Amino acid sequence: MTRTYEANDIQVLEGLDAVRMRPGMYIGSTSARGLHHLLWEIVDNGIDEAANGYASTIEVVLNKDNSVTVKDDGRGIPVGIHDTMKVPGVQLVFTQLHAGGKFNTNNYNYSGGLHGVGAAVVNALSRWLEAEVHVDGKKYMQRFESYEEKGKIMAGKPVSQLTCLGSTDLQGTMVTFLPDDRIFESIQMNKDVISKRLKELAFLNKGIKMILTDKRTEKTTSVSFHYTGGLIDFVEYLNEDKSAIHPEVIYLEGERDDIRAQIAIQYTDSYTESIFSYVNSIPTSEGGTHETGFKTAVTKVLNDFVRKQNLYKGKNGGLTGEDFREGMTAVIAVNMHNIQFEGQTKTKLGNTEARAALESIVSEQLQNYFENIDNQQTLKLILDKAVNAAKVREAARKAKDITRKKNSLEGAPLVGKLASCTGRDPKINELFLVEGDSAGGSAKQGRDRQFQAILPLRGKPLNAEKKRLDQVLANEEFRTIISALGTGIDEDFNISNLKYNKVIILADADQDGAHIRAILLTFFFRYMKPLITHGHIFIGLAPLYKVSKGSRTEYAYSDDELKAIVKKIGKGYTIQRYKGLGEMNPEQLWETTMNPANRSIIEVSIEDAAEAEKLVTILMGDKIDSRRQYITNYANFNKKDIFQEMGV
Ligand code: TTJ
Repeated sequence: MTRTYEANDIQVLEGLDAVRMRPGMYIGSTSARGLHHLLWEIVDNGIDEAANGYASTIEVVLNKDNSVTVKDDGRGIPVGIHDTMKVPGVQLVFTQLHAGGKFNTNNYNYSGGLHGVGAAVVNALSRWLEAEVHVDGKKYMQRFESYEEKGKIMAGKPVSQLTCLGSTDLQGTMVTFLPDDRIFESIQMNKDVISKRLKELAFLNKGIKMILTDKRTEKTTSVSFHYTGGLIDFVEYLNEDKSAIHPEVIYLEGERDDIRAQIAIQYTDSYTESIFSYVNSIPTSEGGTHETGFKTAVTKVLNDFVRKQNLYKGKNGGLTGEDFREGMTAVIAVNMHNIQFEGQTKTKLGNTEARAALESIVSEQLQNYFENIDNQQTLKLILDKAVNAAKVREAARKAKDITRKKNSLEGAPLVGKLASCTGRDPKINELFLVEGDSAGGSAKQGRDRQFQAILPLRGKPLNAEKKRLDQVLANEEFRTIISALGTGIDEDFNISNLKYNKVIILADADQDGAHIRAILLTFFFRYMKPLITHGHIFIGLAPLYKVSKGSRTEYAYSDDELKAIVKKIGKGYTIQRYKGLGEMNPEQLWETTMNPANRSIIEVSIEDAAEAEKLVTILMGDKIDSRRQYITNYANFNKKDIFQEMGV
């Protein structure tokens, strides 16, 4: 039976006022992340409508005044009068906290997490909000504003009743809101962040067209995302710069105990595993029960085939899960009720029932897939790759034993190049990984040796993404880093042995430097991930220019900063451009880049590191075209431009 959705279905739970008092409780924070959360709150409503088959297009418009419009072509928010509240559904949706059919699970399929706190929260944190609903040939509008009363700021109150503005041929909901600049650190939304998320939502919600229009710049720009293949398209996109070992993406889906799962898998010739998982369209970067269930099933199904075909005669039992995930790119999307998040960043699914559901769905579907006569070639390629991975793992184990013995027997033979610090407190000690011997030399002389250790890196460390563990361990640069940090790597990693609180990467601001940074980040991402999630990895920023006038010296870390400094100090200055860290003397390097009082360092987030991995794939991968493309797009071969522009 199809139930119709009416104004009465909207449950009224509590008033609005609390939201402005404690925005963090509703949207996490008032930083850029919280600001964007407002948008996702509204977009989620459109997605729900589309996921239920009533809308096909969702458009986000960034307006010149920093207001944002979200529009769908769904059924429209109810305009009827609510029985007990005696006001239209629209007004309830934007003024009553937790009002909205989402919490009445008869109409909406899924909701979860911070997502789904409701459109009223968005209204409460906006200067104003306008809702326009086109339904049954009529167009309705209602506007809400925040206002001051006796010096107190009141949250979005209706300034008009829901009004019919005439007839329309259209259908759907359009919401425009201006985030409140008294609440948020900034109210400028980031186009790249939005574009990336809309693209992800378009992959996760097959067939929904997502449009992003930016009217804030002189020229209006627009991008749209529309994937009829859903997760299959997603995996193809992720593997764009890699080489797949089988042509077709494996697609599985099923439902158990009210938990729906969709999975897409494709193996490439790389040695790493890239699994992206979601629950109700929310990324679960820390994985969780759904990923565990998936992995268990893959290991079990593939090991059965290995056993049946008698493919592996290794000594220490069968193949491990990791053997079967080498080179695997997979996306897992789960939809379920009452989701619970755990973990450091609350991005790990905790519901135990998801594990059983995924294990059951994936076991059954994957088994079917590989029993199909058409898929035997794919099965063979995957099993061969896994068997090979197991053999290499054995070799790596031996290599590791050797490394470990070396470390324990000879103390620190691998850290010969390391200039360690004299202080013994890991809570304050810092390790600088410095590109090149000459910058390394300056850093050693310029540092505060009490708490700063220097490790110069000669040449490029090898690409951690392309190499297997045994090859990474064979590389001297990486071995030195590993011994210096003291934590061990991979499954032996133990953060309590970390000898430095901050690990700061200092590389030149050129293409090579970017490459070294990306390689190091990929290495940490792959083999020492907790260093990143616990906030121990940093990028050090060195100045690009030195501006001198008489005895006065200032440093610029960007072209914009250079312009500002030059403007400030007036005529008669000289500019020195640093082509690399090596051009700075020890005092300058200390003053600008290492002294905690003056320096700028950026903490690396797990997203940065994941991005770095993609960059490494592009720069080092086999697909020459995309490498050329990247270098053409980003390499700045003509540094003269900035000087020309300034007339220097
Ligand atoms: C309302 O009752 C009729 C069936 O559809 C129900 C509904 O709520 N539809 C709906 C809400 N479509 N789109 C929305 C919506 C879209 C945006 C952009 C923002 C909000 C708050 C709701």
